[in-house]
Amino acid sequence: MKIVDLRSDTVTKPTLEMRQAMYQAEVGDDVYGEDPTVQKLEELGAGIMGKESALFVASGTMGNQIALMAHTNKGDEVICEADSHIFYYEVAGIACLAGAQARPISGQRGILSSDRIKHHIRPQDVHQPRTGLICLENTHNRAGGTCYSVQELAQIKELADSNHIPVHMDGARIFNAATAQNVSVEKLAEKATSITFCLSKGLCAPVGSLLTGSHDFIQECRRYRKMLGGGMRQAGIIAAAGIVGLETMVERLQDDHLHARILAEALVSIGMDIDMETVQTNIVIANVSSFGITAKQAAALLGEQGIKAAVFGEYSIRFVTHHGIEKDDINYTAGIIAKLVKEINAGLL
Ligand code: TLP
Repeated sequence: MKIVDLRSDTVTKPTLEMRQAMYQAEVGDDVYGEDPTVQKLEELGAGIMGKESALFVASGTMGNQIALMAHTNKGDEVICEADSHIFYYEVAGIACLAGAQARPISGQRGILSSDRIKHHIRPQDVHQPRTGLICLENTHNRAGGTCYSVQELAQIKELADSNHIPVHMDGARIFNAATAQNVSVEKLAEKATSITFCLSKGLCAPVGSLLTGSHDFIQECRRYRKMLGGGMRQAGIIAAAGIVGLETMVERLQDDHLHARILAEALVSIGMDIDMETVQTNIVIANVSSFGITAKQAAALLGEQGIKAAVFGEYSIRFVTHHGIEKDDINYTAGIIAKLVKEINAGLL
């Protein structure tokens, strides 16, 4: 049976060029600062983001958590979006690792405005925690891949600066945000004090993320990475694939965006409930409640037909387009879903 795996862009496999680069990578002990390939990746990543330094970490989660630990003090409050990965999916790391308290606030399709944030910054008061950090997710995963514009980020930065609060951007899919808006990632990253981005999603590397920021900040983060057991020794083997990802896999993200739009439009035309405003990048979130089934049931029905989608809520399923998914796969998927919808409507399922 043909399988179309649309659960996540994390399922992408390293390209042939990546595998060759991994095989040939020059390596050393990175904890001694002696892995030339890791160093090359960190310099490349920092340069692309327009930051002084970068740190290669095992995952996006590790990058975010290290940033939280380095930016905040125990008992601080962290402003984040209510559906953000940092709050929703990182196993309460804010509390457990950083010893900070989350202040989740809902954004508009995942996007927080400076106005919305302003009302949640704590005043100086002996009873209240200090607002230690503002976290933004760009693109916003659970909102369906929505993007912060440069202008929205500039307003938030102005607010944050005037309150002396750093901004951390979870830019797991920052290259998607930049591609969709036709701006440089540097322009988006400029408005954040630190930014994490993933090599192992749309860029297809097998493992790894980069955390970038000022030289001093990254020095501090290096210590926290060691604390978490993230000193990875001959990590050049995996860093090599990340370099290829940054150098060769960014431009093609526009194909993923086009495929997501084609899929979303096809699904809407057969009666699926999708907020098309959110279909800005490579993510499509559909609500299946109008078919009288849950997301779990929908995913199971799709799975039986070889279409893999992620359960994203009681009635929400997520499709993510990525390298390896071609237009034919999208048309095939839409065809299968149309057939299932027909059967459901006819009371056959
Ligand atoms: N997201 C994964 C799942 O954890 C949901 C996915 O399949 O989308 N920030 C954002 C915005 C993310 O979407 C993810 C991964 C991460 C951070 C964490 O990255 P990893 O998986 O490398 O720890």
